[in-house]
Formats: sequence, structure tokens, C-alpha cells
Amino acid sequence: MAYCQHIGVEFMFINDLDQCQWIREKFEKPGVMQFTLEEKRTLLARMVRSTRFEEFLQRKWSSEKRFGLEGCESLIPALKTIIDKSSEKGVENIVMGMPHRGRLNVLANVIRKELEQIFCQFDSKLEAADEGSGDVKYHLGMYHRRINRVTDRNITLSLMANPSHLEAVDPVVQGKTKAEQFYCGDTEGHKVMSILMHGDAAFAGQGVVYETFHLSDLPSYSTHGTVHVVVNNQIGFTTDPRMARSSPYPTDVARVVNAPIFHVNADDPEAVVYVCNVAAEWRATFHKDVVVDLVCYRRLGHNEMDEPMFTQPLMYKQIKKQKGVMQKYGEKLIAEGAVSRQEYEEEIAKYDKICEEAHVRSKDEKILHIKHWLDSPWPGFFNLDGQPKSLTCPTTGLTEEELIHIGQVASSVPVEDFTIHGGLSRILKARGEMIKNRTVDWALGEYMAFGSLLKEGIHVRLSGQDVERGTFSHRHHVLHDQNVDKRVCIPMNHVAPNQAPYTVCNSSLSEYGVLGFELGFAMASPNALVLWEAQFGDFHNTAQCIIDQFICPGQAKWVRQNGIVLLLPHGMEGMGPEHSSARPERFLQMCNDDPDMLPSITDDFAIRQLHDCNWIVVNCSNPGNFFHVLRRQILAPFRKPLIVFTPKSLLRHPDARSNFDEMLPGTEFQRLIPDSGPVTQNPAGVKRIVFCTGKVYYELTKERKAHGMEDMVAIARMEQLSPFPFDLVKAESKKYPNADLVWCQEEHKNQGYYDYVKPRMRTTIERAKPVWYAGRPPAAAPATGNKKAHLVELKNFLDTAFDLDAFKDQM
Ligand SMILES: Cc1ncc(C[n+]2csc(CCOP(=O)(O)OP(=O)(O)O)c2C)c(N)n1
Ligand SMILES: [Mg+2]
Repeated sequence: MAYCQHIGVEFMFINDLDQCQWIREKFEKPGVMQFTLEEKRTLLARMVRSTRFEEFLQRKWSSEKRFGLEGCESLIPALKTIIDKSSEKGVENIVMGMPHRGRLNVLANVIRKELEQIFCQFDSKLEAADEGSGDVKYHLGMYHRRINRVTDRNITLSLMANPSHLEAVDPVVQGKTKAEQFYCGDTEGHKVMSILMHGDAAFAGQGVVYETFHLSDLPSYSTHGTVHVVVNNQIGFTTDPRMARSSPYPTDVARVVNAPIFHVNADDPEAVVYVCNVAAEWRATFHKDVVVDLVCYRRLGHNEMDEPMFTQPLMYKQIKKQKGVMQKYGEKLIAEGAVSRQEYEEEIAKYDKICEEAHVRSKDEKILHIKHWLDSPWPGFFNLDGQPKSLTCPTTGLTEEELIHIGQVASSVPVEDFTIHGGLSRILKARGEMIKNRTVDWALGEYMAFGSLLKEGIHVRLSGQDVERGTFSHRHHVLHDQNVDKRVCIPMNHVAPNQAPYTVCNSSLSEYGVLGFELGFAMASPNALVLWEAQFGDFHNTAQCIIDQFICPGQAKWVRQNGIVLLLPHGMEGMGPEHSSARPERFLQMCNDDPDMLPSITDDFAIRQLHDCNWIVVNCSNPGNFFHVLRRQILAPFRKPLIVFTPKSLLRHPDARSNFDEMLPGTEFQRLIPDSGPVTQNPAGVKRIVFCTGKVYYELTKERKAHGMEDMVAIARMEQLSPFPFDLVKAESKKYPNADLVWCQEEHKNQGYYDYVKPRMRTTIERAKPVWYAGRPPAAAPATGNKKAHLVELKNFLDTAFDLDAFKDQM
């Protein structure tokens, strides 16, 4: 359906009549595309900036990649229009995500990063000053609060840092936007919004685009409308609007969520500006997503080093003849008498001069501070130099009264006339009994951590598939009235009068999109515990890009820390190749601590290690320790991602409980839990120390008892795998001078922890002894699909662990 000469609109799949009518009015009314003289001049000035910025870079650094905007220079006025209009409608904060194309231009001319800061990045002699490894210039983020000149109102603009992986930043932007809305009480998205830019090919091809769109209407994930701008250079050179409408790509994705799509010829800046105004108004009116498809061409190759004539000779012969859009628009305005040729030329000369002067200044910049490229400042959290305010962590324990109080909330229904399911009554009753006995199971340990942080004013957000109830039906954070449809109660929000709000939300069936979203949420503020739980740990691998590109190296690349927590159910329980492994080996392989270096063990060793690591990997064997590690995550004076392998069968294992005594003031997270049983009475008589982690501990202790070896074999639990507890492993090995050392795991040998732990254990003991292996043999799949084979494997490695002669022939 074509309305104006260069605009095509698709919306007939929208089933709301008011919305359809609204769109019709915007495009069908005669004369809607009239611009005042001033508007035309502003638009020309913006086209000049956009165009001359790229030309300046091309002149100065002709052999540097910059992913220029040539062919779609109207992206800059497009974005500025969306921002102006949104600001006029009351928006104060805009979070943006975009790919490579035109990114430097957006930084310079939309976000208004100082030009010298951009230009100096082209200087190969620039030194890196921050910690970390940094990133290329077209990936860095930016945050800028300034006055919008058109509306004269304050506006905060941030562009999120991103990896090369196209579209990966989309959900991250949405999560950060949601968090910004949450923190300023903007429940309907009036003050904070997001703009996502896309390349046409990535928009069509990357599934995370769909996952992100899909979040747009889900209450705990909605940002109440995003304006999507597609730089659509796929169709090549055309000024025919019909070509624009036949481009199938943006259509297919956006249709799924009923977002209207405005195709507009990017060669007509007035049409672009008109469409962007309508898009911003649509967002402000209906709080729903909308797509602006800027149909353009690409004047140069994919980057400035590419020769497009190699592969598209005829198209590029045409493109070379095509007059640039700024020039065409300038001539149009001159012909109309809106500007004189002299004014047009002066506008160009004025901006060129600005670039030249900034270039001179840029030569003074000798050092690159990535902290100048932060997309999310955390005011007050660090010292002025960006360092943590202290290197100590307050005690993570709670008083008996607090434990009892939170336990009571967890075991009762805090509202009147609310009928819960009989099965749930039994669960709550059992919780009450545990509290009386001063014990917690896994669900209660988690409750104590969340409840206490909420009381201390820390927002807690738990997101993932079925997290409200818990995949294993152990959590039940949302109670459902059995008599009133959709009536729910969240007891965690009844912990204390002035507590922070608790958000627990069942996500869509997405890992990539949702994990990205939570990561973005966690970026907005350090004062929140943001957790993503996988249904089973295995499924994190469909979000691998968020883990590999953001969570693991985020601080090294972009300085910004992130305290997101991943809860990954893990354990070999005979359930087959899937649902068994959260792939600990992969997380451990990406830890940045050196296996061959024994660090010097100082008083602040444990916290310093945490400060220096890229992420923390733990596998707690009891709920008390899980409680402590969650609280430590927030009480520590810095933020690091936390990967937790969480239990399945241990959720209900009678031995996997903790006593209040392990959670009182003065207690803390135990990185390694030494054996405190009979072995301690005659350490010299101990023949073996079995180091292990997680659930296998319970199988080992049971087996040791069956073998009557409780005074002969010590079992130590490594609760924090990374950063590696060198100091505690050392102490534990020293305690038993005549013992051999075994690493026991239930995972296969090429999986689990062995490859990570073994060299570090050897380093710890200065290679004085071998570290033997008891566990499943190497395998391609994480677990067998045959229950019997599973049990045989278990018996075999447990036998090995307690056979003191098992390794004789390997000596
Ligand atoms: C996930 C992912 N796959 C592949 C690439 C490599 N790559 C970089 S740019 C590009 C083409 C992008 O095309 P489009 O989205 O249309 O953007 P344009 O460059 O045309 O603006 C590709 C395939 C990437 N960066 N990310
Ligand atoms: Mg493209």
C-alpha cells in the first residue's frame, strides 16, 4: 500500500481497528508531508553532518575500516527525528543498540561523543590505559546526558557496547531499558524507551531478533514499544518505492508481533523524517514496537577495504553514477528557494571546520580510556578512579531472628482468604517444621538469601522458564488461589514494609533472548541481584553468544562489570544425555586464572582473587553455602558474573540441608569444605584425600561408610571452583601428609572439572604428587541414555575412588 511517493506501509496484519485507522490517517491525509522552512534547514544541516563526517574520515584515514553510512546518510536525521519526537512526548532516557553500519556517525552526530575522542581512535599509537583488553572502536558503548536542542529538555542517550555478533545486543538493550524503567517507576514506558538499529540481512537471518520481538508484549519483559530502524541496503540501488515494498525481510519478522512496518526511500530525507515522526508517535501512543525500513543502497563495499565491483559489477557501475543524497537534497532546497547556494556551502564548510579542529585536538590524546566509553555508569558505586571502595566483604550471615522471620514468610500465605493447593500446604508446612528445627533445604536457603537482600533494599529479579514454581516444583514463589482465577500472591514481597520489590517471572521459551535481557537488566545498576535460571543447565548453550561475547569477557572488553547470576541445574542422575550436564568444563575453560602459577597467599587472597577474575564458578553442596554465595554476590564491593551449578535430586535429599548455625553472623561462604569427620583424629593415618564438588559428595560419603573407610579416606568439597581456592587446597593437602590425592567427579573425564582442577592442584602441591582421577571415562555425549549403564558407571568410579590400590599400576 503506497501512500506518499517514497513511502510504503504494511499494517494490514494488525487486528486492532483503531491502530489501523490511526495509521491510515497519518499517511492518507493530503498534505501531511509539509515541512516548514526551519524544519527543512535543520534537516539539511543534519544531512550535511552525516555526509561530511564520513567524507572526513575517508579523507583522513582512507585505509581504515569504519563501516561508513554512504548511501544511507539519512539514518542520522532519522534517528534525530525519533529522539526529538520522543523527547517532545516526555521521554527522558533512550537506550540504543546498533550494528557496525554508521556507528561512528551515530556516536558523533546523534549521541554527540566528542569528535576528538572518536578521531583519536584511528591513531595506531594510542595507548590503552585501563585494565582489560579493550575492543575495536565500532563496538564501544557510550552514555551521554544532554539537552535536546529541539525540545529544550534533558535527554539521556546511551548506546550499548556490543560484540561483532549481529543482533546479539538487541535483548541486552531491552533488558537495560526495562531496568531503567523499573528504577524510575516508569511502569508504562513514558520516560524510557529503546531504539534498535538493524542491518537488513541480520534482521532477517538472526533468530535473536525474533526472540527479542517476542519479549515485547510479555509483562515482565516488555519495554512498552521499541522503534526499530533497519538500514536496508540489500536490494541494491533503487529509487523505486515498489522495490522497497517487495523487500520481504523486515516484514516477516515484524509481522509476527503485529508491528507496523514503514518502508521509506532513504534517498528522500523528507519522507524519512516524516515516517520517523509517525513511528515515534506510534510508540508514544500505543506503546508497541514499530519498524522503520530505510531502503537505501551502499555506495562503497561492505567495509572501506572491500571492492564491491568484484561481485556486483553492474550494480556498482550504476551506484557510481548516483548523486549523493545530501547533494540532491541541497539542490532541491536551493531550487525551492529554501536556502541559497551560499548558505548550503557555508553549512558544509562550517562542519568541515569543526571536524578539522577536533582532529587537531585529537592528536593530544595519547591514551585511550575505555571508561570514557561506558554505556552504564554506576554513580557512587566505585571510587572516582573506578576502583572498588574497599577490598573486603561484610559478613554474609544473618541473625537467628531474621532467619526465623524469613522462614516464616516462606512457609505461610501472607494474605487473607487465599486458598492454596493441598500439596502446596504440605510443602509450606514442611518448611515450617524445618524452620522450627533450625534447618533449611535448598529452596529455603535461596529464600533466606533473596528475602534478606530484599529487606536490605536490594532488588531481586529471577527470570527463566518456569522459575516461579521452579522446574523441579520446589520453589513456589508465586502462590495461586485455587478458587479465584489468576489470583496470585508472592510472599517474598511481604518480607518487610520497606523492602525492595521482588520480581520473579516465567520467561518465554528462549535462552538467547532472555539471558541477554537479564544481562542488560543487570547492567543498569549494581544494586540488584539479577538471576537467570536455565530449565536444565544444558540449555544455556542456545544462549552461548551472550555467555561467550558478553558475560565472560564483558569487563575486559568494555570495563563495565556485571553481577548477573546463572543458575544451571546440573547432575548425572540417569536422565540421559540431555538434562544432565550444564557443561562445567566450558565455563571453567573460560576462566582467566593461570593454572601454572601459585599466587602469593595474602590475608586478602580470597577477595582479591574474586576482584581479579572474569567470573566466579561454584557448585555448592548444601543450601547454607548457596545462601552465602548469593549474598556475597551483592555484599562484595564489586560485581562479577556468578555461574552456579545447581542441584536437582539434592533439592530434596535429606542430607543436603543446612543448620541455622551455618548461616549466622560470622559465618561465610566456604570455598572449600574440609572433611570434619573421623579423619581429622589421626590425619597421618589417612591414606587418601578425595577432592570433589557438588552432588557426588553424597554418593562418596555413602560409599565410604559402606566400605568402612571413614578414618582412612578424607573427602573435601570444592565449592568454589574458580577462582581456584589454592590456599585451602594447599592446607587440606598438607593436613594429610601420607595421603594420595584423587579428583573424583561423576562427569565424563573430558567433561566436568577435571581438566581445570588437575593442573591447579598440581601447582598447589608443587607437583609433589600425582592427582589421580576417579570418574566416568571420556565420552562424546554427557551421559548415557540407559539407566542401567548409568548405575554401572557410578559403581565403577566409586569403586575406584575407594580402592587404595587403584592407581598402583599407573605409578
Ligand atoms: C552473527 C554474525 N554472523 C556473521 C557476521 C559477519 N558479518 C559481519 S557484517 C555482515 C553482513 C551484515 O549485513 P547487514 O545486516 O545487511 O548489514 P550491512 O553491513 O549491510 O549494513 C556479516 C555476515 C557477524 N558479524 N555476526
Ligand atoms: Mg545490508
